[in-house]
Amino acid sequence: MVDNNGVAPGMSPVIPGWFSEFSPMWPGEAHSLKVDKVLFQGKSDYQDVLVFQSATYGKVLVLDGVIQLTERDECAYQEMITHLPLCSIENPKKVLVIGGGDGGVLREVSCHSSIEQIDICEIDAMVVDVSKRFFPNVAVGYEDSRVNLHIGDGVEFLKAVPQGTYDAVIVDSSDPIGPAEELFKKSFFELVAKALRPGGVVYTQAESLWLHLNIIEEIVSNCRQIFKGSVNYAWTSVPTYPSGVIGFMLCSTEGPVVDFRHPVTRVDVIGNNNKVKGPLKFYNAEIHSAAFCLPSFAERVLRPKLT
Ligand code: SPD
Repeated sequence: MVDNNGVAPGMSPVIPGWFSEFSPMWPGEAHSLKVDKVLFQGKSDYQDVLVFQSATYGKVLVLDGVIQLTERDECAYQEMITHLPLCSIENPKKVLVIGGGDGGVLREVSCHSSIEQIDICEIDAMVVDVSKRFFPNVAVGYEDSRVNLHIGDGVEFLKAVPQGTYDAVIVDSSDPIGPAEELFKKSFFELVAKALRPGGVVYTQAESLWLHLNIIEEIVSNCRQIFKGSVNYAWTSVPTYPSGVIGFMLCSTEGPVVDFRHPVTRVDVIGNNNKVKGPLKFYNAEIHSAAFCLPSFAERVLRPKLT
């Protein structure tokens, strides 16, 4: 946690009444939101948890001083991290979510009618509780009867998973400083690969092209060694994440070929008929393919390593 000069955790020491997001992961910048009201402040066994009502982005969930979601733009992240992988394979049945305790990814997974089992392993029960209390439209994902919630460590959970169990694993983590650090390591990806069926897919939060190209390069290199199917990178716009964008690492195991760029399922149609949520707000088949286009500076570094 950043030393906040005696100001309440997460509140800006620079602009009174504002939240500012300081982190060594984005040195020299701190995106700020005007705070109308602090709704919750707590300390779990793992991290500081803050919820505030912002002036322009609705309610905001913050872990260890870093924005995890806002009511206004959470749709972009949750829809893209879920539908990019699930629309890339036909009839996914078993899905594992690591992290994602707010329930937003569950809400999106539930849009896929082929799914029979949705397991989620979240380390921090306080994140689940706070989301159910303050973000009912996000935590609604827990109301799906196919969801099985496990509170615990994602690495330990994966060690116990029988080989080839899942069609898809979605890793909705915070940044690699704090409780999520293990979820960016090569040893973690090895466990994920073992848990996937042949031609199964993993999709993991993989930071910002503007800020973390070196971290992304390392993740790509690790994944190339482990995943013998496809290895690709996509990104999307999320205004309240550092630099306004966030990316995702997509990999498939050896087996039926997965072409991540071209969706084989149209969830935007399924989503319209789903009782958990209304029509999708962000994802569509066109934005799916566009998400794989890289700016030239990143194309030069990453493309030779992608498959
Ligand atoms: N820099 C913040 C990245 C946060 C990614 N996880 C968000 C969780 C939303 N379900």
